[in-house]
Amino acid sequence: MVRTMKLTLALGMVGLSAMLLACSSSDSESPAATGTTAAATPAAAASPVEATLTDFAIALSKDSAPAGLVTFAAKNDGATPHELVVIKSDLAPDALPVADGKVDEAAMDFIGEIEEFPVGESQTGAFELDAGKYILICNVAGHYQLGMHAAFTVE
Ligand SMILES: [Cu+2]
Repeated sequence: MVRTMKLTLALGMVGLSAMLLACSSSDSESPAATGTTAAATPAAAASPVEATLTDFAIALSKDSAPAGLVTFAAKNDGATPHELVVIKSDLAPDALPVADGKVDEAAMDFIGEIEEFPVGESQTGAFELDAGKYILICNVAGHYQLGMHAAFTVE
């Protein structure tokens, strides 16, 4: 009885060793390709761009950032719910196509958004941005035409 258990244990350990060997050998077959990610680290550590939303304007704490992960900290200082939509465009901030009171996001290079949020609250959104020209808007119906847009450049 005891002998059988020892044998089982020994076989079990051999099996475990074989599995460990198999694991470590397969690991060495997939070299970590991380050579190009180092440049993203400084951008990720950059302080957020503060976007103050009011009725009806968007004020940014800075109007540019280095390419990479850009964080927007939006605060609703207005009297109605607002949102912050990130669009990549070379157009003037007030020249986007509008249909039914809203900018036609489907026709634009839509990057992402902080969805509509209540008065007095803050929301943060981080977006991976390539170099280029961007426009930040609030696309609650009517708000864009009333002036809720701001130009933003990624270098
Ligand atoms: Cu708005």
